[in-house]
Amino acid sequence: MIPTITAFESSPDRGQGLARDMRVRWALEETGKPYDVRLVSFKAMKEPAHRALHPFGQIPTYQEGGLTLFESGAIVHHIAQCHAGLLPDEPDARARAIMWMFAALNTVEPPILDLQTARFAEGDKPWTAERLPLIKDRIRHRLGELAVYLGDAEWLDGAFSAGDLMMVHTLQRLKPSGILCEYPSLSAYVARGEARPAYQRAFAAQLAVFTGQAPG
Ligand code: GTB
Repeated sequence: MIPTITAFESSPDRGQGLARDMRVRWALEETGKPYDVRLVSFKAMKEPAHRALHPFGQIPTYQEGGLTLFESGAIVHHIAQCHAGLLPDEPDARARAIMWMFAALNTVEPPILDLQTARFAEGDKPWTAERLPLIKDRIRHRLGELAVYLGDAEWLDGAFSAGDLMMVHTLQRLKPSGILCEYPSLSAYVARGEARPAYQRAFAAQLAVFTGQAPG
């Protein structure tokens, strides 16, 4: 059964791959699983038909047979559990790879999201100028810790895993801010993720939605 995922009909990042369907596309490409994409407008996302799939009216969703999932982390975890290529077989290593998925989503991503919110949703508020440096410091604190942990390793825990996939995509969101460049080892880590053929295929597919041209 070929799963169907949802993505933005009109990509607000103009095809930079920052929206969270990219994580799901990348996971499916890493596991070699074909998939269909249904594009959803901002209006349709808030309508009952889409909310039946996603109670918060967002993308991505994942449908396969009788299963419907939302939350990119849950979707990537499901794909990784069902197909080889994203989680090690050895139980302890598998648990650690899943731990890194949670670390990306629960520990590294929140201050990064705070930065987006402060800039784009609260940019006109009087407190934003004072708040931004605090948020950036929190991000730098986390990135510093992550860089120390990563050291000169290629990936977070041995071979590339779903933990790296989630972490790389989370860190990518920082690129426009310039903060990622302050951590050369993390920039190189993100570049290694982006160099993976599965990432390249996923990126081309989501870019094609924006350009209107089939991936080359
Ligand atoms: N926790 C959920 C998950 O991980 O799946 C969060 C899902 C989510 O935030 N979805 C966003 C969405 O549907 C798209 S990814 N937003 C529409 C809405 O809430 O009405 C977030 C996103 C959006 C845009 C960019 N961008 O343009 O750079 C990057 C990321």
